[in-house]
Amino acid sequence: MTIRIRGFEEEKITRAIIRRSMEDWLNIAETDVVIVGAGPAGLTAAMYIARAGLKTVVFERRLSFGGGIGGGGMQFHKIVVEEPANKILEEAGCRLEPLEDGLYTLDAAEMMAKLASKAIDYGAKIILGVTVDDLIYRGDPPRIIGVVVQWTSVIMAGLHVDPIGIKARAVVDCTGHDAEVISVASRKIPELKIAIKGEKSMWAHRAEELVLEGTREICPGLFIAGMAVAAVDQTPRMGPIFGGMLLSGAKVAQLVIGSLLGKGV
Ligand code: 48F
Repeated sequence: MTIRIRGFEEEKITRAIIRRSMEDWLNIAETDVVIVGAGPAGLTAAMYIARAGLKTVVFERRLSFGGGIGGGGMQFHKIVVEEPANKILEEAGCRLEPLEDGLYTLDAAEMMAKLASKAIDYGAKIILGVTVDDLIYRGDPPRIIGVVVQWTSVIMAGLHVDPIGIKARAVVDCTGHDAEVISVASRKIPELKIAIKGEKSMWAHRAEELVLEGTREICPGLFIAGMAVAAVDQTPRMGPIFGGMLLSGAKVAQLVIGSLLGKGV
């Protein structure tokens, strides 16, 4: 059988890209929730926040989602999670391989793909190649009301290009080890009195507990989840176990939903 590809003109591709992207950006300019970072915490948060019907945008600096999942433990392709985080992955459709003591393994590629896919299916918009480099705030005491974004490629090229502002009712820092959004808040909005202490050496189980405990609204309108919590609270690192990241993402979703809709996940 011969397969014939339909004819099309180049400018139609161009117009389609520009028109549809601009339609999305006009919609994104004012949103319910901005999640910064598409790692395990950000993707889980996106999944539950979008499921609750909130307009959810994830800005990810790289051109791929997954954050630290792909690199796993020293680049081996198996990821380890502990109970009860297995429930989150099961909901995302991941196939888990049980181990002893409530531990499970799964393929890194499957975890990244299915968490992102579920978040997208529930309505979250994941925008790749965009870096959040500042916050928008109002009032005294300050409330965070949005983020400032720039193409990552512009930042990498060192070009002098002004970024643009996106309004959001809630902003979630899921940027991992560097807690980039909270760092900006700490540096540029000193009234918030937020200090970044930096994480401690490894103690896996305690680290998981403390990240979950420390997942919170750190100042009005700004939430923190995942490894960013360890950087702010100076808790230990957990290394290559990912349950705490998923549970932290689920907890922050609950907090955001409670704050914006007045109910739980
Ligand atoms: O680093 P990352 O996976 O953070 P996480 O969700 O999970 C941490 C674990 O992967 C692992 C660990 C525990 O198991 O120690 O490291 O807390 O994902 C953070 C994502 O945020 C993006 C970054 O590219 C990554 O994909 N990111 C960081 N800063 C920015 C950003 C920024 N300013 N703007 C947009 N994206």
